[in-house]
Amino acid sequence: MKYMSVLRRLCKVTRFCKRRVFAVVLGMIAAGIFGGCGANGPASSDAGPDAGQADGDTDNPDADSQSDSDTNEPPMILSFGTNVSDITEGESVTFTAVVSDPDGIDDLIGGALKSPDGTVVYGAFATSAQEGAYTLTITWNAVDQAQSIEFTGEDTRTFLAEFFDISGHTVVEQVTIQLYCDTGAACDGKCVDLSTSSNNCGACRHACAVAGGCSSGACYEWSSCTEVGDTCDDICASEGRTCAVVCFGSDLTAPRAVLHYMDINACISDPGSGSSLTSVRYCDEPVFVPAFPFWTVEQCCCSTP
Ligand SMILES: [Ca+2]
Repeated sequence: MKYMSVLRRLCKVTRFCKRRVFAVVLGMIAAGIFGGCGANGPASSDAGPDAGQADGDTDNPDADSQSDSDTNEPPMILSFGTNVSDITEGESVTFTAVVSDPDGIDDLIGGALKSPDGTVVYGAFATSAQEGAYTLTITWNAVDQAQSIEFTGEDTRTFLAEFFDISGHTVVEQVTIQLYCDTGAACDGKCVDLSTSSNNCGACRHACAVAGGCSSGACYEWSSCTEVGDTCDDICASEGRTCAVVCFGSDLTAPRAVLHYMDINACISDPGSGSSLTSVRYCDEPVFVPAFPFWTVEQCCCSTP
């Protein structure tokens, strides 16, 4: 305030003072008093971490990316074979391989037995006591599980052995064995006789009626209920079929061509259940002369249409 009164007095004395000049001068004085206050404030600190600098990691590119120019060579199968040339249901086959590797036997990892297209892997070879010798045994059932065994006559199955070394090199060798059945055919891995199998009559899974049978690859069933008197040849022929003695009734001790019933109702209500105990009657036997006059109806064993 002291400056203010001095200025006013000065203005009166000089009469030179104008309000604006007064304000400007006042401002200049104020700046002179307080202006220096900010000048001595703390300097801006740049003490933060220097994120802009590179981390100095000037490592060279990974030397492991060198191309695999090693001279490691694939293994070699010196021999590969089986203990048998053919197997049937219930049997097994052992595969034996002798394998080496130019880079030393320790470079060899092992091998597996596969189907030629590689889609089926039967198992891994096990090393035997002898270095470089590998064996694997698989059963008929294992072969069937991998790929269903089903054939008429004989079939073959080719197996591929593949061995590996540490570097991933492989070597393969194939061997083929025969699959056979004494019955002449296999259905779903089971040996069957297609000429007599009720469940595989003439072809796999072609099943005959329970009360019928299979003969020469054809199914037979009981004829319709017929009054006794004709031969079964005639009865079957009347149905457009042929007679056979391959059907089985309640009596399984012998194949019969015919079953007998007391009356038509007994036959119709329970076909295939009649008696065949009194005689073994074949297709071309003459007109039936009943030992028991009660039997008035019969069924013959005829081929299915
Ligand atoms: Ca090798």
